[in-house]
Amino acid sequence: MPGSWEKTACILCECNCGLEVQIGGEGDRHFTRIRGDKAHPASKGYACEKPHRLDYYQNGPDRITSPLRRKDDGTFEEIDWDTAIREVAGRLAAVRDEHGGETIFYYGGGGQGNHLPGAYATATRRALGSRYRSSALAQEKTGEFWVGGRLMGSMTRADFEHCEVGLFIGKNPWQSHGLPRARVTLKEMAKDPKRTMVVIDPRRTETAEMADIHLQVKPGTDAWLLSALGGVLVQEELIDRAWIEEHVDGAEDVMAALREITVAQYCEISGVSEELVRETARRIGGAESVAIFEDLGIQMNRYSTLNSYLNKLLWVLTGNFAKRGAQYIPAHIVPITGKLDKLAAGAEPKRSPVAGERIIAGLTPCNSIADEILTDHPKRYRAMIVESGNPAHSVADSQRMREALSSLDTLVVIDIAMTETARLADYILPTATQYEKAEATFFNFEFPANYFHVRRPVFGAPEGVLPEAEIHARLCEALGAYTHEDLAPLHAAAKQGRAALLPLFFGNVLSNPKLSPMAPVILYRTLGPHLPAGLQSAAVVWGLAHQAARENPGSLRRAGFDGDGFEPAEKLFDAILDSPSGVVFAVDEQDENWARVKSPNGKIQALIPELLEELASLGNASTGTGDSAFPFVLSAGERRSFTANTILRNPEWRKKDRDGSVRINPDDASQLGVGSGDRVRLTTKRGSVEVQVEVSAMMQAGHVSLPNGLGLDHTTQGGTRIQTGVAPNELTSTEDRDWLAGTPWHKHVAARIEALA
Ligand SMILES: Nc1nc2c(c(=O)[nH]1)N[C@H]1C(S)=C(S)[C@@H](COP(=O)(O)OP(=O)(O)OC[C@H]3O[C@@H](n4cnc5c(=O)[nH]c(N)nc54)[C@H](O)[C@@H]3O)O[C@H]1N2
Ligand SMILES: Nc1nc2c(c(=O)[nH]1)N[C@H]1C(S)=C(S)[C@@H](COP(=O)(O)OP(=O)(O)OC[C@H]3O[C@@H](n4cnc5c(=O)[nH]c(N)nc54)[C@H](O)[C@@H]3O)O[C@H]1N2
Ligand code: SF4
Ligand SMILES: [Mo]
Repeated sequence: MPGSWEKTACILCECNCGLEVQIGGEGDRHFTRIRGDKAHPASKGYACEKPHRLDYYQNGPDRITSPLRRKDDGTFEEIDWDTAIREVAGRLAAVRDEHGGETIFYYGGGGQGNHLPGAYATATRRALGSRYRSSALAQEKTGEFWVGGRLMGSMTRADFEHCEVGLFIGKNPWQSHGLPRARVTLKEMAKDPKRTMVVIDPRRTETAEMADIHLQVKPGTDAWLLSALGGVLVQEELIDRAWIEEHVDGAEDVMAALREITVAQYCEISGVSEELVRETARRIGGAESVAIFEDLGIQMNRYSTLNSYLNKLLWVLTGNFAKRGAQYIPAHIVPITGKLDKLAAGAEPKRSPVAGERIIAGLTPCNSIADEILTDHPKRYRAMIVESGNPAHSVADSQRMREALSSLDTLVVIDIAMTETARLADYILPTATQYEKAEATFFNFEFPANYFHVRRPVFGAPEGVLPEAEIHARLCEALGAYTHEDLAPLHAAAKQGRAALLPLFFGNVLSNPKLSPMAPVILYRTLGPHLPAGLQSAAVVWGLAHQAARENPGSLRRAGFDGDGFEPAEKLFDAILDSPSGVVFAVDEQDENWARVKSPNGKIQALIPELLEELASLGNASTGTGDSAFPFVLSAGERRSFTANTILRNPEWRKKDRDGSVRINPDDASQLGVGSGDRVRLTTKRGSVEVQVEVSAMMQAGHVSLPNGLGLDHTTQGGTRIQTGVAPNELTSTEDRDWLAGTPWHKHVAARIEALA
C-alpha cells in the first residue's frame, strides 16, 4: 500500500535486521523510506547504513522477468514458463536416466536473506536423485563445523552481549556485523572498564581501533599466535582443571601438546610481542566469561581448520561453555550444519565422487567443484542447478569455474538477476525478489532467547517471475514425482483446516517413501493456498515448526508454546504467521547446552589427533608469502561499509569507494611511488588486474586488501554492460585450500604490485 509502513528485514548480511519500509515512487514499486524495526526480537530497531540503499536491490537494472533459454549462438531467448519447466525437467531427467541422479549437482539455496528456496529445492533434488550439493558455507564454515562436530557434535556461537572478555579472530564486526546490533554491543564492551575486547587481525580495523587489545598478527600466522595463547594458558596453569575434569575427555594430550609450545618463539613468528600475548592469555584465563568469534580472516587462510581447533581449545580449557557470556549451542528451527553428531562419534565424513574431498555438513568443498566437473571420470558432475548463489564470481579461480560451468551438459540458474553465473546457463528461471514473496533465513543463533522471522511480501511480483516454491513444485510435477491423485485427499483436508491436514501429512505423506521426499512442495501446494495472503511460500515452515517442537520441547514451552501432541508446534506456527516482526520461538536455560552436546558420553572430546599432528608440525614454517616474485599477501575480499557479496549489482548503491580500491600500507605505497587514487597492476600466479589504490594506515607493511562483491557486470542507464572494480576470484587459485576441510585461502594470496604510468 503506497505510503504505508510495512515490516520486513534487511537481506544484506546474515543478521537480517528487522526493517520498516515505506513504499512509493514510480508505480509504487520503490522503497521511499527505511528504518530499523523496534519490534524485531534481535535487532530491536538497529540498522546499519546499508539497508537505506535497498532500492538498488529491488529495482536493479539487471533484473530478469522472463524465463530464458540459451541459443546456439550463445545469446538468450525468452520462453514461456510451461516450455521452461518442461525442458528443464526433461534435460535434467535425461542426465539422471543416462548417468545417475548423483551427477546432478545443486549449488546455493539461499544467500544472506533467503533460505526457504533451499528448503523447497530438497524436493527437486530428491525427485532427480541428486546427492551432492554445496554453498558458500563450504568456503568459510566447514572447517569450523568439522571441529565443532568432532568436539561436541554441534556448532557453537558466543554471547558477546554479556561476556567479560570478547575476542574476535579474523573478524571485523564493525563492518561485517554477524552479531545482533553489532556496533551497539561493541561500543558497550569498549566503554566498560571491567570488560576487555581483543581483536586478532593483521589490519588495524575499525573494531581493532576500539579494542582494548589488538594482536596485530602477521598475515597467515594465527596458528602460531593461537598456539602461543593456548601455550600460556597451560604453562601458567590458567586453565579450569575442575571443569575440564567434569566435562572434557582427552584434555591431557591436548595440554601436553600445548605445554611443548615455545611461546617466545611462536610470538615472534606471529609478529606480536610476548608480553601482550601473555597479558591476553591471563585476561582470558582470569575472566568470569569469554566469548570468541572466528571468521573469514582465519577461515579463509592457511591452517584454517587447525586455527578453528586452537580457537575452540581456548574456551574448552577455560570452561567457557554453557554459562552466561560464553559459548553456547542455540536452539534452531533448521540446523544450517545438518547433523554433526556422527563426527562426535568418530565417523569419517563421506567423500566427493571425483576429488575424494571430505563432505562436511553435506557440502562439497567449493574449491573442488571445478575438479569434480572438468574430468572424464564417470561420476563427474554433469548438470547443475544454481539457486541464489553466484559461483562463477564467488568461488576461487573464476576462470576455471567459468570453464567448468560452461562444460556442463545442463546448467540451470534460478535467480532474480543476470549474474556472472546466469550468463553461462542453458536456462535461467527468474524468481520474485525477497520483497515480493514470503521469506526467512535460518541464520538465527541467539541464546537464551532465539527467534524466527517469516517476512511478508511488500511488493507484488512482476509478471513473468515465480517464487522458488512454485518453480520447485512445477519441476517436481513435471518430473512425475507425485500426481494430482496423490494430493487430492490432502487438498480436501487442508480445506477443512490444519487440524484435518495433520494426521494425513504425518501419516500418509511422511510414511510414504514416494511422497515423503516431496513434503516441502506438497505443503506448498496443499497448505500454501490456505495461508494468509502472500504467505504461501511459508508453507514449509509448518513442517519445520513441528520438527523444532519435537527437538526442543522445553525451549518452546518456556517461550509459551506448550500443550500436548501437536499443540506447541501449531501454536508456534500461528505465532510465526501472526508476527510480522519475528517471534521468539525458544527460551533456553544453560543446561540445554549440555543436552545439545552430541558426543556419545555427553562430554567435549578435546583430542583431535589429526590436528595435534598438524600443530606439532608447525615449527618455524615460513611467514609472509615465501615467494620473492609475489612479496605481498593479498586478502581478496574484505567486508567494507558498502559491500554486500553480489546481492546489489549497480555500483551506484555505494556511497563511498564505488570502484573498490586495494588498500595498501603508507610505506609500501611510497616505496612503489603511488598515492591514493593512482592505479596499479596487481598480479597473482592466477591473474592480473588493474586497480585503484587507497593508501591506508589500517594495513601493515606487506599486506594489501581488496573488497568483496566488486567486479560485477551491470547494465548502465544507457543500456551498455560494464564491470566495476576487481572480481577477487580472478586472482585466486583452487589448489590453495585447507588440506582437511578444503576451505580456500582467499585471505592469503601471494601477489605482486606494480605502479602504472
Ligand atoms: N559490509 C558487509 N558485511 C558483510 C558482508 C558483506 O559483503 N559486506 N558479508 C557477510 C558475509 S557472507 C560474511 S561470511 C561475513 C564475513 O565477515 P568478516 O570475516 O568479518 O569479513 P572480512 O572482512 O572478509 O574478514 C575479516 C578480517 O580478516 C582479516 N584478516 C585477513 N588476513 C588475516 C589473517 O591472516 N589473520 C587474521 N586473524 N585476520 C586476517 C581482515 O583484515 C579482515 O579485517 O560478513 C558478512 N557481513
Ligand atoms: N575471494 C573471495 N571470495 C569469496 C569471499 C571472499 O571473502 N573472498 N567470500 C565468500 C563468502 S563468505 C560468501 S557468503 C560468498 C557469497 O557468494 P554467493 O554465495 O555466490 O552469493 P551472493 O554473492 O550472496 O549472491 C547471491 C545471489 O542471489 C541472488 N538473489 C538475491 N535474491 C534472490 C532471491 O530471492 N532468489 C534467488 N533465487 N536469488 C536471489 C542474487 O542476485 C545473487 O546472484 O562469497 C564467497 N567468495
Ligand atoms: S547489520 Fe546486516 S542485516 Fe543489519 S542492517 Fe546492516 S547489513 Fe542489514
Ligand atoms: Mo559468507
